[in-house]
Amino acid sequence: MNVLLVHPGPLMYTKIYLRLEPLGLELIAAAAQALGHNVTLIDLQVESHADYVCLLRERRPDAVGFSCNYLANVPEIVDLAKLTKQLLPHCAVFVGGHSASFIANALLSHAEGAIDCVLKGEGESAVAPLLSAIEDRDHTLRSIPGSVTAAGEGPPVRMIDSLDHYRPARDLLRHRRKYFIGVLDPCASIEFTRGCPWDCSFCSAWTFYGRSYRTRTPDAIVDDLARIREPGVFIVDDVAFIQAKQGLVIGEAIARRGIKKQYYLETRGDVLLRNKEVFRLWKSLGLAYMFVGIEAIDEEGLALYRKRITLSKNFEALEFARSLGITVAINLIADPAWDRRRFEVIRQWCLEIPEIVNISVNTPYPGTETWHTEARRVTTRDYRLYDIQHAVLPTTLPLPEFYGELVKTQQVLNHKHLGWTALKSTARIAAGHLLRGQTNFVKMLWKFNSVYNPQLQLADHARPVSFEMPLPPPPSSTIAPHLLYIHRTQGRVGRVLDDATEEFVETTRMGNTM
Ligand code: B12
Ligand code: SF4
Repeated sequence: MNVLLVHPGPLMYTKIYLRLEPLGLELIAAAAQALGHNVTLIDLQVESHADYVCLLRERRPDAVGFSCNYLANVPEIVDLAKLTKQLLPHCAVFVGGHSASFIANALLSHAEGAIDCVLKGEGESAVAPLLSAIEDRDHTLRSIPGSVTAAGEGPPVRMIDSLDHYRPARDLLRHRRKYFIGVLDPCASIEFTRGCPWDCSFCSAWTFYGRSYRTRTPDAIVDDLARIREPGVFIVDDVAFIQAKQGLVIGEAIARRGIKKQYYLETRGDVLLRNKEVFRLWKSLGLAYMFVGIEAIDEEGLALYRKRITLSKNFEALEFARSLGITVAINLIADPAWDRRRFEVIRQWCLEIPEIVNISVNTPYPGTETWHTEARRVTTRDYRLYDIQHAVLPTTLPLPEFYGELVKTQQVLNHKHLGWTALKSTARIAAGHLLRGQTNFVKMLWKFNSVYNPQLQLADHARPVSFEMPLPPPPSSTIAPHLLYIHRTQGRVGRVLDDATEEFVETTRMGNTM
């Protein structure tokens, strides 16, 4: 069969800071290819809707699969699904990914028949039976694990047995040089592990994977890495190097194979402190950038988000990262309740530290605990505003002032890092990129004001809304476990943690009703 896989268009971040390859779709493509299907992949972050229509006309796919990791892409995906059915009425349309998994029924209802099936959870294992059913013209599609169709839901989602089965079909992308993060231009992505054993209230990593934590084997990782042509590599793990042993074994294998890359990864402060030797080794291998989710600069905020780390540990971790000479970016979550004074305190604090600071807005996302506790307060259900750059909860400041303060804070931070002094230090890097024909990083340097602008942010709230997100069921005093988990949790067995990590992680086991 001819299968077309589609990553939706760019989001606010992607316009400036980074643009990454659709790794999840590349894995699904590999699973479909293994069954003998002829797969094409289009990434609308770097190609247009007109290109998509051309592909539909040229390839006439039997099935089209959309990746929906982000809520902000929902209206685009629904529109494209409808367009696809208009042009090719017999083509099966399916959708998967993080957000799709948490709002499957809403997607079906917005699409009014244009989406045949939403596949919840990991796509690698479900895509094979789905494509076979489409090939056999079995329109029920309901027997497939994790499927949600107009006729009802299939059996519970299944996690794949091994993360080593498939290597991403990276060669299917037509514009690989378009992917970058900051100065890592061009940059590929790679996955070492999947899932997260922590349970922060604003995050869905742990609900999506049932709080499991699985690792690829070092051999599979190093083989995959050795095939990557890009000099930069983004390690997509939610929390990198939770297990010291895995980090050391992979690192040593990379050193033995003589692989030279520059790496970006994301981790937690406590992991950084616990596994110092791993990060030292990786610094020597080319670890250049690190993102640490600090989220709050007060104990109250950390407790609210259930980060399970103290402020002093986070500061100690930043100190350690600085000592390694790694460029560190941190994230802070701006609460819609912040007033002018609070924004000012944050700006001052950020100016005092050398790290790059990213500010996101506290946003209840379906699939998170916060969605169940906060969703009733949302001021909009327009999917496009759920990108953690817009306020979807009531703000203490009038909305225009909130955006004014938010963008002012982001501008101060941006200026700190991309101002003339900082530019001097990046000039050599920028010139090197230009000589190699890589323009992503250089373009990024000038785009900030055209993307982050309080008037534009505000105007986004006034757009006509075609599709509205449904609210969760009425709240109860405690959150029923089945509202949070989409994958069956396997307790300690599934978490594959080392002893040190266990101390930090609550050991409660919640059931799963699916
Ligand atoms: C890289 C990344 C980004 C990149 C985008 C990269 C890109 N081009 O897609 C950037 C930095 C821009 C980004 C931004 C955001 N991200 Co992000 N991001 C990630 C990250 C770290 C890696 C994605 C990845 O490649 N994973 C590895 C691949 C193999 O997995 P995958 O893409 O999920 O694909 C699997 C399944 O989802 C499924 N699947 C995916 N597509 C499809 C399609 C079909 C047809 C099927 C059947 C299945 C299927 O099968 C795949 C294989 O198992 C993930 C965390 C993670 N470790 O996954 C978060 C994650 C996806 N992001 C998340 C969030 C919340 C965001 C933000 C809202 C805020 C934030 N935390 O940064 C913004 C959104 C921006 C916006 N404007 O809306 C959440 C998603 C939550 C949700 N939807 O419920 C995640 C899970 C992080 C988290 N811990 O909460 N992100
Ligand atoms: S540690 Fe990170 S990935 Fe894990 S639950 Fe918390 S925010 Fe999500």
